[in-house]
Amino acid sequence: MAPVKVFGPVVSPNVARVVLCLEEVGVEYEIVNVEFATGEHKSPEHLQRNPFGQLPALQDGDLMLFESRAISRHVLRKYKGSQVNQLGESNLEEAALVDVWLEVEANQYDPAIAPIIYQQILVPMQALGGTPDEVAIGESVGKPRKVLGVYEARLGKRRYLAGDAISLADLRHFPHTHYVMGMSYVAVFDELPGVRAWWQDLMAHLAVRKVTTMMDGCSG
Ligand code: GS8
Repeated sequence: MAPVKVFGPVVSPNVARVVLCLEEVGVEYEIVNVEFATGEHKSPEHLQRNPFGQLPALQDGDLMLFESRAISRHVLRKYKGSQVNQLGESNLEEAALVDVWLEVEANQYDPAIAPIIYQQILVPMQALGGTPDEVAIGESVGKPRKVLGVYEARLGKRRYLAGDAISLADLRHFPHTHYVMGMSYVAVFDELPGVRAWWQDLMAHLAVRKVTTMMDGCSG
């Protein structure tokens, strides 16, 4: 069977989210680079994969998928054997809590953090090599603090977001958090011992360590 293909550079957080899940389940896959710098993500060829001209896309046999969060679910559902599936597999309450924190990631965490990542990491990579918009960054920095206060209340009481075992809800947070940890905004995290302990546990996870190396070693 042809290996799974991921389209996009791992430096992109949404691409890294998918690669992390592939690493987690241990499936063979190939990364096909799609160049941001030349606008290849808007090419007719890539629009066939993702009609919104965004990264990532994933090809799994005859199936072509886009939207990193949907892809991450697909990968964990189809390729079993991952420790992160443990929560929610046989317990409806745990499954519901995983779903809650998946929604929180998509609807609270991502909108609070993504604008900063976009300006700092992605804008310099765009076709013309843009300059980060400091006004946009300034408007964004208060948001993570508010959202992370809720995380601190949660993670002060349990090791992972949905319970005492790691789940997809935790993995989904990895790419953006990894980038923020390398920026000056990391000070926000320093004030939150529960969140910091959670992040250290995540960083000890094998697949997370591997994708961290891939993101840091990728020039985009
Ligand atoms: C967002 C994809 C996205 O914005 C997902 O897959 O989760 N909800 C989607 N991708 C960015 C790359 S940054 O990781 C992208 O392709 N941006 C270029 C553009 O929007 O034109």
